[in-house]
Amino acid sequence: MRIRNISVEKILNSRSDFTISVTVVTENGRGTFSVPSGASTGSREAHEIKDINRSIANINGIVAPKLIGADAQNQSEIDSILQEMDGSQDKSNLGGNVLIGVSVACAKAAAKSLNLEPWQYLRGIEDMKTSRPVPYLFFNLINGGKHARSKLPFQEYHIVPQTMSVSESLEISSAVMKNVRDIVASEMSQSYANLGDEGGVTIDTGEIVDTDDVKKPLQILTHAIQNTGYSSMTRLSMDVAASTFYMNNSYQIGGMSMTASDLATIYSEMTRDFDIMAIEDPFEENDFVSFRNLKNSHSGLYVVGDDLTVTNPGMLNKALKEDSINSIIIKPNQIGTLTETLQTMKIARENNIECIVSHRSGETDDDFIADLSYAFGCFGLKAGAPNRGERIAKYNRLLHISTNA
Ligand code: 2PG
Ligand code: MG
Repeated sequence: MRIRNISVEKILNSRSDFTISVTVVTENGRGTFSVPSGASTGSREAHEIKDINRSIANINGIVAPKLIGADAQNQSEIDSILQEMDGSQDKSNLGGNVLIGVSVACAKAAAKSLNLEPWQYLRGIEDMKTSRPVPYLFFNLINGGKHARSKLPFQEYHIVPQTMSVSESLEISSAVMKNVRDIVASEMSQSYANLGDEGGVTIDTGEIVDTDDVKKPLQILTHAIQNTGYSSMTRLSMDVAASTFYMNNSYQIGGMSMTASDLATIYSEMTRDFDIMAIEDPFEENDFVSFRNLKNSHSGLYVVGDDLTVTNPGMLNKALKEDSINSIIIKPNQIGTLTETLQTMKIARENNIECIVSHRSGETDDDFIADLSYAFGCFGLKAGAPNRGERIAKYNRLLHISTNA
């Protein structure tokens, strides 16, 4: 099934920055992918060309002429042509955003042409060991770090409902979220609970003076879970995004300068005092050893690589060799093509690493990642709080797929 046309438009993302929306048209169908954008990006991610006019010119002038006529169903060939055309290690020539836009739009067009849902089509192009029929949902209810204007250094505090039902997960997350907003508005004398980039509340901690300040969100979440009666079926999780506050060889937490072992102590206290299921990016992106030590000293804890592994098969292999993680964040735009994304997921599953498919903090209304997480029976889907259109697009899509599949 031949590609007839590739077009691109500029649109706004959820952070009010311009991004691209790419459409691939075949003889029998079309597919569109609107590209997201991170704020706490790993240094080894595919390079995003933020100059939208240049991204558009790369598609219209370079990519489209080359791919028109190619077989949309041959995803690996499309993606290797894209990689060859770019020719760089980090996709900086054409742009990782350009490549992933075309790559996923092509898969969606092929699915449509075959009258398949994207998740059904994906199952046809790759095969991997599943973890769960429906992923755990990681709802980011308290936003800090680069996703907020507060002083909280840790980036994300999640709740993770322990159920196979998407509907039940959404019910829990919605009740807990509303309670969190009430707690923050009343107890923290914030007259209004502001939302961060991913739809969770931002809390006014004031200056961070001791480690209790970074634990405070866990306390708020625990109270909200108790208040709503969901304690027996809801756990907690965090994305520390530690690279974002690592400067001059130490972690800058408010006025405090900390070592990796100071951070490890905080995590030990947190896992002792709260029901924590997973910690993502607990240390900066080059510290494979501290990841390993945390994992090996906390059995049952999911230690998740994101900036550490950047959905890159090579970086995942390094993390495997170093025995650093037991779970990995999967973000297609971190690597730049769908084929490489699937390759990373496949390596992960062959090594019993759990995959958590993730949105970016700057999102669009695209819901492809819900299909991706469902297609391969992934362990998790992380798409922010259960509010704001660009976040609920993913959760609603998963609800739809899982109830109608
Ligand atoms: C993360 C993501 C998404 P960003 O660190 O996991 O939550 O944030 O898109 O800003 O990298
Ligand atoms: Mg992360």
